[in-house]
Amino acid sequence: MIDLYTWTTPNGRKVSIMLEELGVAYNAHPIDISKGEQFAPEFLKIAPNNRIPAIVDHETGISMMETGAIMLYLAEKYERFLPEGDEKWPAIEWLMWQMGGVGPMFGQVHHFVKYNRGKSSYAEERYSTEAKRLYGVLNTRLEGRDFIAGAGRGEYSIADMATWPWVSRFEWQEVDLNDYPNVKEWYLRIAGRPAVQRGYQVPKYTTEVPMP
Ligand SMILES: N[C@@H](CCC(=O)N[C@@H](CS)C(=O)NCC(=O)O)C(=O)O
Repeated sequence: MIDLYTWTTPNGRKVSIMLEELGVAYNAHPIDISKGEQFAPEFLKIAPNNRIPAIVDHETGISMMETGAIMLYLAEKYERFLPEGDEKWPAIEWLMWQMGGVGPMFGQVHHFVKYNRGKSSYAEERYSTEAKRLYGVLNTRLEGRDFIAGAGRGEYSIADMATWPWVSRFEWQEVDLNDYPNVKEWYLRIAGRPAVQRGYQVPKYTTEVPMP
């Protein structure tokens, strides 16, 4: 059994979507970051960076923070969603692109554009421009492909599962997915998966999966 400590955010949903896709038994424990629950001493023992999500895998005794590490751990443990052979490293490369680029930059757009509009036009412009550049990079990567990594037209992998929940906040980012047609098709392809629909609502329902 896996314990997942999480909240209704893109980083949290990456892991709940993956656990739903794997079909493994897990318990979701809400850590309401709007109430500061991520700073509770008990949570700190599992997640020393005070951020969700984190997991405890009682089968192996491993506890882990950081979604990139968690997704690689689960992919290796269950031997799924990480392409093999020559395709493995490009999948990890795009996972790291999400971790180092999409997550931090889109997160800044949410902070400045969605929640603090008018406080810093410089930051709004800087992070919105960078987010749109990243959308352009993803759109180019998806030209002729169904998924971010994998041979041929690609295969659904942790690179997609890591990136999709951030793109699902396109309205917060004031991004029109019609400007990125390959991203839009990819987004809809993944949004239709039952495991994604379920994982999106962990640890509780907020809204339906946004549809462009
Ligand atoms: N790099 C971390 C980022 C985790 C992260 O930023 N989580 C946010 C929610 S999406 C959080 O816990 N924020 C709480 C806070 O800022 O205090 C990961 O991928 O797990």
